Amino acid sequence: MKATSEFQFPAGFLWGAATASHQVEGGNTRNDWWLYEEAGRLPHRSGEACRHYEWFERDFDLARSLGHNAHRLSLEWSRIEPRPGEWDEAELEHYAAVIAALRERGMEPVVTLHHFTNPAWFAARGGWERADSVRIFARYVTQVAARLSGQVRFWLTINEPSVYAKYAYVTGDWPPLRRHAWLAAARVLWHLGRAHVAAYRILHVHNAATMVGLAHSTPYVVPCDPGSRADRAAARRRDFVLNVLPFRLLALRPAAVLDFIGINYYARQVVRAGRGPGTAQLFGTECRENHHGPPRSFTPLGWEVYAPGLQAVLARFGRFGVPLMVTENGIATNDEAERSRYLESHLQALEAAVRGGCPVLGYLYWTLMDNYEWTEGRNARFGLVALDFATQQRTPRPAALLLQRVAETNIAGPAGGCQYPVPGPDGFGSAEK
Ligand code: IFM
Repeated sequence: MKATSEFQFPAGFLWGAATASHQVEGGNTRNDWWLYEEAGRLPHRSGEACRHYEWFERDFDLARSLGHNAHRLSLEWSRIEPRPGEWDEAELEHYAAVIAALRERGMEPVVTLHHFTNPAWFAARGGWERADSVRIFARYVTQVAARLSGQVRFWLTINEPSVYAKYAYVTGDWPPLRRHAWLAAARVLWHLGRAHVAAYRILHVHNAATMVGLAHSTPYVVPCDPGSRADRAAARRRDFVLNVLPFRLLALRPAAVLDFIGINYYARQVVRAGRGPGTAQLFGTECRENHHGPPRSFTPLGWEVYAPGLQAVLARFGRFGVPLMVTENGIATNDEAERSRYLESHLQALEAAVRGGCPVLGYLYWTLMDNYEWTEGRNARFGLVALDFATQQRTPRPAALLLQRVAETNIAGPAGGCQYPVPGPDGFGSAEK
């Protein structure tokens, strides 16, 4: 293992962890997931999750003590707008307090506006399938921006649009549990793209110095046999839908509506041309065999651990010409040596990308503590910190200490500094209204 002091990252690099409201807060009774959970239409309930809604200050103390100087969280839209056009001031106040708590601890907030969950009323009227979803989301963003834009420099509008469209409208695993609804998935993706653009504009009207991006799931997709035309074609189509399409839907020049891109990287997908019905025909199937060079390793969720893929996707998305931020990267495992190896190898890949000139602003591990992992419930343990759900006891894992050592050695940063523009404190805080 490389000595942690040997890692070198630019001054001002952001280090921390990412979370999402429904996965950590607990008691999000007004969103679509909760309704489906309570109706027994999803395999697990979120319940009180990590009780982070009440315990955010303690959790931020812990994150700070682990060397974090940044933290990603999401706002729960269903709390802020429990009924159409009705704004819950106390909830806006809550999130203002959450953000202030981060700032008091010297941690940069990275705030997501939409992370998979929708207010129940919004879902009931057709959710993101409807064209007016964009206007309704913009109305929410306007309220949020009016209250919080002075305190937040980094916004992520939508988390993983392609993942949301896939699981909610194609595989049918997530609310509204629609299967093979391809047209609906395309409409949803389109509206999420429009919603991003609308939010981008609103946030900039409120604060010209803000940095607005979206968090994009970026699997590293390669053909199983590069010599096979069929494998290459399947991999290309899969890559297009997962990695390219969400950007094409944003604007003719995506960089015009993105100040940075959030990279959520977990795994490689080795694609072999599909036989059989449905999506496999178009997008192939994943090859899990060991005939691609070094032995492969898969996590208990079946995701391939492949650190060079992080460097590859950073190089690829770096070509958009805007800064990048690793807004998610992590592993669900019960093997702590494996978690540490995963983190270390991905930090090496990240460092190589940065050294190669890739404009990366920071690294946010997924996730701070074990939480409600959607249809996997409490079984998939991604946390830097172990959570005992019965007692709510938090215990940092070895990987948390590894990240802490790298972060603390690099927060001051070696000489060299960032080569890309980041708004300094000056343009920030004095919101233009
Ligand atoms: O937990 C999720 C998160 O909500 C979005 N990105 C992937 C994570 C791990 O599955």
